[in-house]
Amino acid sequence: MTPDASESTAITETPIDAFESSLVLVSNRQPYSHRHEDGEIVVDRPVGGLTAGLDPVMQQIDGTWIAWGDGDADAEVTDENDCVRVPPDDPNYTLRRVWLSEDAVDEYYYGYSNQVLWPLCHDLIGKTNFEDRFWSRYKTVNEQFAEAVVEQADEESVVWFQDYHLALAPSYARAALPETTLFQFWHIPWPTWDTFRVCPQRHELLDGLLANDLIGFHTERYVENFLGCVDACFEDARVDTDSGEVEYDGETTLVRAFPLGVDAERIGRLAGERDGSFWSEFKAEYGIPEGSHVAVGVDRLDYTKGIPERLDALYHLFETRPEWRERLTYVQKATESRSDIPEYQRLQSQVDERIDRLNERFATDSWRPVVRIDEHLTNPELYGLYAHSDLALVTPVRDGMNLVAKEYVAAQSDSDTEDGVLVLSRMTGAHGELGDTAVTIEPYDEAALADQIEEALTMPDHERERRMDALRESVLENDLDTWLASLLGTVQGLRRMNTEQADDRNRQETKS
Ligand code: GDG
Repeated sequence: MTPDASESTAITETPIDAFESSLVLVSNRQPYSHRHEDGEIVVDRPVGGLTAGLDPVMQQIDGTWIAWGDGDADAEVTDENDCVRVPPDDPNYTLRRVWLSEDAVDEYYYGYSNQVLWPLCHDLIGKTNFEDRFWSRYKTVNEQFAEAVVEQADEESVVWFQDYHLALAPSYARAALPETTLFQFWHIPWPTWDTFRVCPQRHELLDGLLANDLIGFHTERYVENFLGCVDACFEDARVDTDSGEVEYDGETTLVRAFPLGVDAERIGRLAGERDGSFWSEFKAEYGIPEGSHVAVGVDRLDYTKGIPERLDALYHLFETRPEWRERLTYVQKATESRSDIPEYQRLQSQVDERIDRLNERFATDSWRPVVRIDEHLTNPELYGLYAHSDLALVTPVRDGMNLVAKEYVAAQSDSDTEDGVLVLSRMTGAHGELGDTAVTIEPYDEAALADQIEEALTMPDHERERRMDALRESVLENDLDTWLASLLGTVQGLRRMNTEQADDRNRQETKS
């Protein structure tokens, strides 16, 4: 597929209901899983983030979603083609499950995806673990996904791969689907060539991704990094950094930034429904004293999120400015993640130790500096927590986008609660859009971070409102729908162009 440069550079916006093609979405995680409970089969539904955001899109388009069937009852409800119609109570699209053995999950998911690609793309080379068996398995699992794609898609389909678990599947699928439009969204950063070139499989990974017609990243910086890697890795690739186009192996791939947004209107509405009585009950449940300021952090327990660094800054603040003791409570909503990997176990111990140290050193009879919440909060509870917290601490050492920052802003829209302050690391993708009006921090500078937390806590009302108004405008304007419309609009433009070119070729062949 070779789109014309001048046409392909235009990003168009297509409302989801005007999307014309049949969509095949491919991701590691599935939108619904079936499991046994008390002798019955129950369904777990998407609770947040992208899976929940894409589910309504699939319902509207009636496409096919291909994903790993990880539920213990998944196989019992699928048909002979491994498919089940979802949502279970009002079925209107197809979920095709891919079966992975325990070893496959261990080596492809916990191995290559999360011990090679995850740290590599977050510029943390010291945390990579390049085991041969991880790579072999990554290849075979990507082949498995590609086989499912080939069974579900045809020339008319548009196939959308999600994320770093599936870097090779596009090239495997391309061999059988030469005319099908393939595209991929990469949810994590893309590193510079200096980092990426340490990867022994750099050629294969780039070759796999360049089988797509379009690759999307969160920011222009990741686009530039990716194009730089292609340019350095392949002598025979032609890279046009102005148009974002790569010509490689006779095909053209467009590389673009599409910053992901959140469903801001819905978050604001749900947050607004959580009034003062919710907040009083919440504080009573978690032992947060009335009158204390509240700072919130919501993270998967991941070493990219800067949690130990944040806790060290809070220790520094309470140590050097004792007047904040009993007047500030930090709520850490922590979600356990990837606990089978040693680096994650180490991180969990570091976080545990720091929280214990803070609470042992500073707690009084009526107050603890850190309240840790391990259990899952429902969306309304989470958005209520955002709405009532005085500040959000988003301090990753590196993060592709960070949706928590945008959700926090979206939840500030209720007029009953005062606007909060967003404290945001320069190292997040979200900083590109929100950095001008958030309080920008450097995650590794403990003393400065403590100062900035204090600055956020003492910010005058008019300044807090001014900043939050600007942040809200940006988050509402660049929401989940905007992201989908510009991504799918661009894909639709490419698809039309590819179809026209194929028709031209056919006409010429018929003439000759
Ligand atoms: C990757 C990239 C990129 C967390 N606890 C609860 C809960 N959450 C939800 C948050 C938010 C999501 O989890 C976390 O999203 P992030 O964007 O912060 O981070 P990653 O999981 O690392 O995601 C990241 C993202 O992909 C999308 O492209 O932004 O850079 O690393 O939505 O709200 N939700 C509920 N209860 C909880 O207890 N309901």
